[in-house]
Amino acid sequence: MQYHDITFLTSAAGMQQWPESELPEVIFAGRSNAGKSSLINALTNRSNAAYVGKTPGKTKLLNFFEVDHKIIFCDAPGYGYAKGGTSAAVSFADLLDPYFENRSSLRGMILVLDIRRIPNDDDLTMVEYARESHLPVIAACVKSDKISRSEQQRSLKRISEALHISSHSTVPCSSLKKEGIEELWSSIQQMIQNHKETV
Ligand SMILES: Nc1nc2c(ncn2[C@@H]2O[C@H](COP(=O)(O)OP(=O)(O)OP(=O)(O)O)[C@@H](O)[C@H]2O)c(=O)[nH]1
Ligand SMILES: [Mg+2]
Repeated sequence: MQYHDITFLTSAAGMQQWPESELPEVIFAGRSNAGKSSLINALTNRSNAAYVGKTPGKTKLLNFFEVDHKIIFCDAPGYGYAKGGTSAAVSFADLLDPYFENRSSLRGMILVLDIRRIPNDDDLTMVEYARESHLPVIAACVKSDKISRSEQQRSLKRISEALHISSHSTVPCSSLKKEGIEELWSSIQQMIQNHKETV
């Protein structure tokens, strides 16, 4: 198991609070409860690093983590239920529109999906955000431990078709069983490398 260093940087509602950093950044987006925070923990071999974002009031914010002094992970709030709830201090669009427009260090999106579920309109909206910003998307299809290998293959096909992304951009993984995590790391590193080569 590879050691990874992860440090929580900050929670941000707006641009003024984004961490100042030149490091390449990736955003983890996905439905509420899809498994974003668990995946960040699995990628860094921590049991609870990303749950700092669970503290009251912070679940509607962008939570930034620096990993290995090389890359920044941005954990986005889950979408789905309680959308636009009256208690939300900032709406999803208020949070994400400026982020996708202005976060110049952003290199790509890890869209976290439950491998058993068909992507919905909100998932497609996230892919649209990435497309408009010319960012690559990796679909991290988590909870693979819940279904058999053959079902996984069928699900990955359905997911890539629904999102109109290449099947090469889908990675089956399990944060629980730590499966597919190294493959996902390779995809993330590839995403950052490809950007370097094209600029
Ligand atoms: N079996 C299984 N359960 C998982 C996996 N990943 C996450 N879970 C479970 O799914 C639930 C939600 O996980 P979180 O990581 O909190 O999800 P999240 O996307 O960060 O949720 P929000 O921040 O509330 O949007 C938890 O009960 C996890 O234990 C996985 O790969 N396999
Ligand atoms: Mg979370």
